[in-house]
Amino acid sequence: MAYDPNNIFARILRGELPARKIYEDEYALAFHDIHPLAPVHALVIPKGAYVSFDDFAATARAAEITGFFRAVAKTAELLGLGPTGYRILANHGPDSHQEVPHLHIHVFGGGPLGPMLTRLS
Ligand code: DGP
Repeated sequence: MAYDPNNIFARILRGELPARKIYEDEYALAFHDIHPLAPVHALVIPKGAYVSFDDFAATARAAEITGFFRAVAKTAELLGLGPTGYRILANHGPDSHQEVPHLHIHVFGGGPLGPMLTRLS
């Protein structure tokens, strides 16, 4: 899938749309999700143009991958989630229900999160 430079998160990265920023460095931007699914729900996105985790893992430079994952941990730290715990999640492709075609890691926390997924049957 080709990268769409006009996806919502690309527009947030360019400063064309607002976001409640948590953390930013040369590799990543972290901000609060507009529709939180937990008491704390942040999104961390790489600065590079990657459609999803699959794309990022296959094509990003090692420094980008390291910098991005350090930024995810830094975001959790800044939100005070380390001591009580948190969950990270990335959707890739249609079965996962990925809505925005720019890689994003969800960071959930701020209270008990329950089981990881609902049983299918
Ligand atoms: P996913 O289904 O994994 O692609 O998650 C997309 C998430 O992005 C979803 O939790 C809602 C969030 N989201 C969508 N549009 C915006 C926006 O304009 N601003 C912010 N902060 N979050 C958004």
